[in-house]
Amino acid sequence: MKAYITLLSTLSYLPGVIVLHDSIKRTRSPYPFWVAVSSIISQDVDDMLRDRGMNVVRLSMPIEVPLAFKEQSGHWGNTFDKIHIFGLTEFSKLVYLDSDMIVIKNLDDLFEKPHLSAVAAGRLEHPDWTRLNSGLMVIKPDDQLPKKMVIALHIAVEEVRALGSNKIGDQDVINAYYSDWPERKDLHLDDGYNIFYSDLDAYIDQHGYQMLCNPKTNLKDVYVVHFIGPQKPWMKWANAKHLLKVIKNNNSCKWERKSFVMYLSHLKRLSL
Ligand SMILES: [Mn+2]
Repeated sequence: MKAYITLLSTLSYLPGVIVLHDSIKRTRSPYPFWVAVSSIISQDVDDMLRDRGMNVVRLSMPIEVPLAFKEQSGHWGNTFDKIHIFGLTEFSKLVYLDSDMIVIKNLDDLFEKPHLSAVAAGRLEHPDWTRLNSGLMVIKPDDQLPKKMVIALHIAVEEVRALGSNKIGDQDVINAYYSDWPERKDLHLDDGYNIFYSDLDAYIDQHGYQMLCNPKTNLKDVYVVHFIGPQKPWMKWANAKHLLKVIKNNNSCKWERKSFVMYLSHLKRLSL
């Protein structure tokens, strides 16, 4: 079975899961939408997800992370369960999306792409950002993969420590395991599949991208907007904080603001 999948590892991201599911449904995709739920989340959440038309797969026990890292990893500290998704062999192919993403345009073509197709997100603005962003990935599950990737966790920990940091996330583990990814051009998806909302203005004004509301054939499409950072649009005061940021930037982030407002209108329509 081929399916879209996201991860719910902390209850505070539930509104994001609901908006993501709704946004994919609106692209009229025939593929089902699954939520991989971390073992720490209570069972009654499953019924709520099913009532909203989502399918649920429960993940096994969380992956052990060195305590010193876990305590200091902030909003990245809960994301190691993503590694389990690589082992879900009940699926033949998965298109994984983070629950802080919104889909603008149909992504079904991604099911034809090879394992670990992804975007070096932000690359057009930061040419030295060559690593895979784990927010959107094409995955061909293999039951041996999580075990092998856990070994890479230790490599990732060493790499992060060498850089003098204590912040480690699933993305470091995936990049440590697939260390040749930056050279694997065949796995690099178009940048439109994972655009940080904070990069939208640069991508649209300088790098030839467009949002669907303004279709022009010579421009590339924004498929997925990624709301990175600790402040998510569904969180308390998010709108006020975002407005402040826009004012500080002298209104130079028109598309960023538009995407944020669009997200808020989805939350409202879905009564979240
Ligand atoms: Mn994310």
